[in-house]
Amino acid sequence: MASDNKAHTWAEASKASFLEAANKGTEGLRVVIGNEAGDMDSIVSSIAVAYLFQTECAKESPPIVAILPIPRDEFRLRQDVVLAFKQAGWEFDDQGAPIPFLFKGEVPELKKPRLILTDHNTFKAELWEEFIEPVVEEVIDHHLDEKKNVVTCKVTIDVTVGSCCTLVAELVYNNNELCDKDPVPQDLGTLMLAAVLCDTRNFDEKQQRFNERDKKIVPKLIESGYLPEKYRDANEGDITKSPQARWYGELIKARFDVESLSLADLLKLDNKASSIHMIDETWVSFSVSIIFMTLDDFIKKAGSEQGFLLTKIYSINVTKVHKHISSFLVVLHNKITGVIDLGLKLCDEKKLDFFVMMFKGSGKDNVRGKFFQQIIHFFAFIKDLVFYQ
Ligand SMILES: [Mn+2]
Repeated sequence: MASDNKAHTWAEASKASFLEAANKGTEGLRVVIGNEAGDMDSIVSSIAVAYLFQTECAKESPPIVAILPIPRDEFRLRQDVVLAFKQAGWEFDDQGAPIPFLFKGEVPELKKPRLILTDHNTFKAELWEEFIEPVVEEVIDHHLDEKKNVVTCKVTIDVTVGSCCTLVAELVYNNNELCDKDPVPQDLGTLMLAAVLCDTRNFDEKQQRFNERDKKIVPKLIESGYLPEKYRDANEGDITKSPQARWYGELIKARFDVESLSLADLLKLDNKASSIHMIDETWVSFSVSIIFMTLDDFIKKAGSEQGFLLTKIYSINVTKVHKHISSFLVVLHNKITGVIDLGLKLCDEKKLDFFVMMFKGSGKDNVRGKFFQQIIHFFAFIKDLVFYQ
């Protein structure tokens, strides 16, 4: 444990020792990764687990880092995450990312890395060509177990918990009580609290995105003093709301404040790839970006940005099926249709057959989670577009 009890200091030291070992070609280094969309829950849970493993007194402590699954210059797109890290006191570089972290593309080839997955449970080898013979050793998650891991992998999954960070925060508290007796560092506690509040939608009764474990961990984090000081002052902002509600409100506002982002940024902000096994034994790969604005606003924005052609992009109205999504735009690979635009550039970069953008509907909240199931439901329709146009 670093002497000043800051996760920031710990992260810098562990990055340096990890890179030293990696550059020597050391096998079996441990790496924590969150899911590829790189949202608040994924980023914070991966960092907190790296911290947890490094500070565990009961186990061996070889170099371990979290590698954020996005390029360094894309961190700034996640404005809720940026706000939380700034309020927690982390220092940023000139690309708008916290200095002590490792991002995708910043590590040398790693031999037989031992992986810990947070906020997802299936390792996507195609996204991590820098890992040679990786082994998934442990999973800490709140998604349905896809059962892709070997029997020796330790799997901790609670699908009813609202945030993966709730599970991780419990482990971090237990460890610190058991091991160094230091409190959980402020700059980590604040991040975990931010993630839990965002993922549980601050315990919105209508949305029911939480369970008893989330309900227990939040007061514990608040009692530890991890709510940023600004919101603890009763005279700051809307005093009819609790400090917790005021902070949550600002984090969510930051998440969806995408006015300043370019179209290309919007495509990258919340993007996940998947593939579907077809009856004829071929695989069709695609990716889905959730766009935090309505299709109308997106088209307006596209009109003002040169080089974006909305010709031959298929808009499918799906409001009836999901109240938070107003429409899909399906962008087909030019192998099939010859359309050119930003989405196709992404198809090329990621070797996809097609690309889908999902737009926000009239509902206040946006969509997370279930969109792959949605896509598979609609695949009969999309497939017609892909194969029979
Ligand atoms: Mn999550």
